[in-house]
Order: sequence, then C-alpha cells, then structure tokens
Amino acid sequence: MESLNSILNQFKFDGELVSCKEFGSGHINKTYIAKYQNNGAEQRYVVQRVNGAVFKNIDELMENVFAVTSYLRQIIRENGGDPDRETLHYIRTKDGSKYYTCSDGSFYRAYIFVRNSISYDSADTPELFGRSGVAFGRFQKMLSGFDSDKLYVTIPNFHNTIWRYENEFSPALKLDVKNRADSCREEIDFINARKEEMGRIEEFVQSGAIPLRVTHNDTKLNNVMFDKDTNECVCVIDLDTVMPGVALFDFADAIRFGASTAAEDEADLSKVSLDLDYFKSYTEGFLGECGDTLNECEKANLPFAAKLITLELGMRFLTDYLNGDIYFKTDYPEHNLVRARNQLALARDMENKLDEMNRIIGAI
Ligand code: ADP
Ligand code: GN1
Ligand code: MG
Repeated sequence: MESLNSILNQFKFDGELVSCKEFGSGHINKTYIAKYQNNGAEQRYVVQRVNGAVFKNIDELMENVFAVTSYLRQIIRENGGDPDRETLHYIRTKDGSKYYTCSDGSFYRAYIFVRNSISYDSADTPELFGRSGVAFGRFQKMLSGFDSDKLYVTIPNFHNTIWRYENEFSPALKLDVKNRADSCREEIDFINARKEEMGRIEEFVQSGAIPLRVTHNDTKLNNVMFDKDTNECVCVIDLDTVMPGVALFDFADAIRFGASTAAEDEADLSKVSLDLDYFKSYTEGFLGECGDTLNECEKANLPFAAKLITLELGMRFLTDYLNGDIYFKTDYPEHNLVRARNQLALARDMENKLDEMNRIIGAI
C-alpha cells in the first residue's frame, strides 16, 4: 500500500513535512492534518481521502468544488475580504491535477488549513451557534448569483426523502440481510407512519414553488471554522456535497445537528430534544444574512424541513443498520441503531414543537 508520505509528496506543499495526523469526526471521508516547516514558519494542510463508494464521480465532485470556491474567492475579494481565509483554497498536485489517485485506486485531495481557526462539535451557547447561522446564511447569499445548473449532481436524490424511503429504506427492510429488523420494529413503525409527508418538499420542487439553488447539503456545526481568538465565524468548509439543492435543507440540517440538546449518537434518549433558544439564535443569524433571497414558500417550510431532515437521517442510519453498516463509519456494532433512535427521538420532539418554531420565525 502506498505510504502517506508518498501521497503527501504528490502535492505542491511548501517546506518540510513535520507531522501528519488523522483528524475530525466525519462519517464518510478520512481527514489528515499535515504540518510543514517553511523557513521557520509553520504551514498546515488538510489532506483527505475521498470515499469513492459514496462519491462515485471524483472528477465531477472536484469540478464542483473548484467552480464554487473560485466564484466565492472573487466575491470575497470584491467585498474586501481575505479569500484564503474565508473559503477553502485547494492545492493541486505537482502535475497540476485537482486530486491524486493512489496506487490502490483511492483519491486524495488537499487544501490549506484555515489559519488560527477551530471547529466545534457542539456550541456552548446559542450565540455561538447563531454565528454558524450567519456563516451558512452568508454562504447561501454569496452563491445566490451562481447558476446551480452549472454544477454536477454528485449524489442524486441526496435530500429526496421519499426517494430514500422507496429506494433505500424499503428494499433494505425487505431484504433484512442481517436479520436485524426484529430488533427495531418500533423505529420501522415510526418511519412508516410518516411516509405521507416525506414527499412534501419534493412536490414543491416539482411544482416550481421551491427553486433549486446552490446548496451545501451538509451544514453541520463542525463544517464551519471559527476564529480561535474572537470566535467569529470565518468560513464554511466540507464542500463535497455542494450541488443544486433545496436551501431549506441547509437550514434544516444545521438545526438538526446544532440545536439538539445531545450529540447525534447519544444513547440516552431522555437527553435528546430541540433547544428552542438555539433554534431562535440560528434562525436569526441565517435569515439575517439570506432571508431576502428566500421565497415565501421556503420561509413557511423552515420548521417542517428541520423535522423532515431529522426523520430522513434517522431513516438513513436505520437503513445502514439493516444493510449491515456499509455506508457510515461506525465505532461499535449498534452504532447506527443508536444514531437512528436518537434522530427519530429528535424528529418526534420537533414535531411537538412545530408551532413554537413557527411562532419564533414569525416574530423575527
Ligand atoms: P468530514 O467529511 O470528515 O466531515 P471535513 O472537511 O469537515 O471532513 O473536515 C473534518 C474536520 O477537519 C473539520 O471539522 C475541521 O475541524 C477540520 N478542517 C477541515 N478543513 C479544514 C481547513 N481548511 N482548515 C482548518 N480545519 C479544517
Ligand atoms: C455524513 O461525513 P459527514 O459527517 O460530514 C453524511 C451527511 C449526514 C452526516 C450525519 C455524504 O456527513 O449526509 O448528515 O454524516 N454525508 C454524506 O452526521 O452522506
Ligand atoms: Mg465535515
């Protein structure tokens, strides 16, 4: 197998390698932070192995991220900002490629580590979480002039909940390859009981009531970098799923992850609920930046979208559990089941709080 050193050596990095360590808590790709010394100055790079089973067309993925980051760099420059800090800066390989294909067929790509920045897996205060709303709202606004037709759909039907129900969840349940369905009847019933509403947002897209925009599609709090000293948001990262999509889901997925009172894989369900203060703070930050670009149908469906995406991810985790854990990285055998139960509990709590969420949005 090709060594990590040999892989790093393919990229146009400045200086001498000091160390390289695995980093981050993502479920799909593998991330390393590589430290280099260049004439006494330290430079860090992020190097990632892209999961080829999930991202089936690496060329299209890299075309998307290069197109979006070049567009963002231009807008940031025009607004007097620092493009090297406010968006990702990809480093090409020594032969000018956007990524490197390793001898075992896996793909690696690299970018500059955003200096003096930090990401969080949870926010200590609603205010900090609200700042991530500013980051994703600004991201949406800055890309509102970018024609989403110019991007490849790197994962078709990524947030098409009803499609996932019919084409992934139902077949997995039918096959039940690991004989696990009996251990999760309650969760299966919970999902089946909500089938009718799974197509609601997709119907709005089909009818034209909701437009396709350039969306991030994975708006977890740890995909925002904050300034280490001031805790101001610096930039949005993890752009692999940027493609044409529904802006509602960018709002929704951030709420799902960051406004929960517990981690995504907390097994004690009594700890899992939606914190409305966090919801309010994020909504103010997000809509404050991009509220003008959203239409009335989008605004009216923000709370429902938060519930739907939580149900969707609960269903995705359960699908993977039924399939024998082939998609998401897991740390122990029941991990996907624990995650599924957690997300379904959160979806239920959001269902109970839909009126309150609507009231908060109405008052902003
Ligand atoms: P994953 O797909 O595993 O979520 P990410 O691209 O989000 O991969 O990277 C994982 C973590 O690595 C991030 O949460 C962040 O802490 C750190 N990271 C990624 N890119 C950068 C960057 N350009 N600058 C600083 N830290 C980064
Ligand atoms: C995956 O790799 P990561 O953690 O950024 C997944 C998201 C899920 C998320 C749940 C391509 O994202 O859709 O919401 O896990 N990404 C993909 O934590 O499937
Ligand atoms: Mg990430």
